[in-house]
Amino acid sequence: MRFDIVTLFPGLIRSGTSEGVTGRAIDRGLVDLRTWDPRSYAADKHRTVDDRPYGGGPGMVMKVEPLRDAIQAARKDSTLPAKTVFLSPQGRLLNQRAIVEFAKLPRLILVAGRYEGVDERLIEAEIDEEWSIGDYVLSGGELAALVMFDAVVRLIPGVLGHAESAEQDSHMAGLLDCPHYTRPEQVDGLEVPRILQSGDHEAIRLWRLRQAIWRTRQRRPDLIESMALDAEQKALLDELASGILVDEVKN
Ligand code: 4FD
Repeated sequence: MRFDIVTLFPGLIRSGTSEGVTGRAIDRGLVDLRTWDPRSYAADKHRTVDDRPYGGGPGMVMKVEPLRDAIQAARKDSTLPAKTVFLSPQGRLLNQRAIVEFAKLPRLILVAGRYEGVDERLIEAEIDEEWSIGDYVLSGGELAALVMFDAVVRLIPGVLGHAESAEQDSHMAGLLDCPHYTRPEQVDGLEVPRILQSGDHEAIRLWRLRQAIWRTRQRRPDLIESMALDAEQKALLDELASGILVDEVKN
């Protein structure tokens, strides 16, 4: 999959992608990442990319022309059809379902803005979709672009190793994860749940699913409401209502 990121801070994108899972994916050629700096497309001698807002007020706005030319140069650099995405707090809220759809595309152009925002005419002319990584404001779109890049790249076939595997068991999809433990068996007086040491794989599977469902109910009831639960998940959720307390799950 090919990514183009349009940014005034290409170094931030490089440093945010060159290590770990994403760095390995790039090194192995599973992902092609290029950055495009609007400042390189600024025509004046000061290479101006921002200007004062019409109507007055504080802060600066990114100008159309350098950003437009950077996006168009990126688009023309490959014949792969691209979706062009702008990251901003005004966008649709990103979730794993959207990430899965992005991962099916051959190419994404991500546009990271700085200052108070970009001239709306740039968005109308060049942007296909506007997305947000969450309801908070960042100093620039780069961190949002990195979040989206990371989340998409780990779904590309071959990127994750067997042990890491992108899709947990499908029966856990859409739920919060279950708790994890590793050695030692006891630390600071705290033990590993006995079931995980039992070797009973079916009992362990059921325990993990129950943990995932109960935690999701407790911490993110909104996720449960909007989920289509299968019969097994429904049964485990009903255990909660019925007051059966499996002691490891009470917290
Ligand atoms: N929540 C997000 C994205 C970008 C950003 C910017 C308009 C500010 C948060 C356009 C205003 C871009 C997000 C840069 N902050 N800051 O996804």
